[in-house]
Amino acid sequence: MHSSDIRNIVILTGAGVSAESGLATFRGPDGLWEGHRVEDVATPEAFLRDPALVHAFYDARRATLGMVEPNAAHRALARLDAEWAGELLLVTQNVDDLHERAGSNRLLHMHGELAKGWCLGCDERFGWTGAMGEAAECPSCGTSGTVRPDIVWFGEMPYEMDRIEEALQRCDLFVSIGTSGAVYPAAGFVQTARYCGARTLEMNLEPSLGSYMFDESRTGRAGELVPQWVDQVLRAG
Ligand code: BJW
Repeated sequence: MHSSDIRNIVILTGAGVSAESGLATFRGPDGLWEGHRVEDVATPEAFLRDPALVHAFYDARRATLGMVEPNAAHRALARLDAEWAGELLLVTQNVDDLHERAGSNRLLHMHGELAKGWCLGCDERFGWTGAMGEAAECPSCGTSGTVRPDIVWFGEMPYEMDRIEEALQRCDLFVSIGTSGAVYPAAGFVQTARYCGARTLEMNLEPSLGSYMFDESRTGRAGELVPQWVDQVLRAG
């Protein structure tokens, strides 16, 4: 397929797209948080067992949001969103807010957002800044101790799967950026897109677990590769 034949694009991003902003990835050398693997703190079971520990993990990460800025990869994707006339959906696994701060609009957070809370008492979701902790009071129903981070943990259903599936089935180009391909269902998106006839491109610091499934793999830093790719797509489009 020539670049000029592309109309509908789906982009999947992972922790690698935010690495150059200073946010740790999950499975890299700096991927442990105070000795805990993400699999040990990002589960409903961990939250039931030790809510203070899980709140501390997310409170610490929420606090870093104010200290980091979008990088060249986030900005290039926002430019593509603004200038691309066809359909475009940016699906991020990241719970940071760097894509929206860079200006992306056609964006969804499939694993939730650090800047949101969810009350298990009244089932409302709401914006949240600062620490949450165990005693947090729900702004909707006023109950204390029922608020959790609005994050999709292992074993929970990611958000907006129907919308993502539909976009994957309609896309001509699927692009995966800065994700290890270790976590499903996101790691399987490339197969859905391929099956439905899309061209597939991966950009990552190193080959990912799923590299062999992509038509093309570009290795390097997202902050360099993504702006180059966006220039290429907009020139051809
Ligand atoms: C750079 C770079 C630079 C660095 N430039 N690149 C057995 C088999 C298959 C599946 C399962 C299984 N057992 C259980 C499952 C399902 C499970 C799963 O996948 N588990 C795996 C561990 C096997 N998945 C789930 O439970 C999901 N739910 C689910 O499946 O529901 C049922 C369902 C059924 C049918 C349809 C749909 C659903 C939920 C998954 C929730 C994931 N949650 C987390 C934590 C919460 C968010 C948070 O705290 O932030 O989400 S886990 C963590 O991993 C986080 C991330 O979003 C996710 C992916 O990580 P990511 O982004 O790929 O980061 P890394 O660190 O792994 O990789 C970074 C990459 O960047 C690396 O490759 C670097 O090289 C690269 N990089 N610097 C470019 N500068």
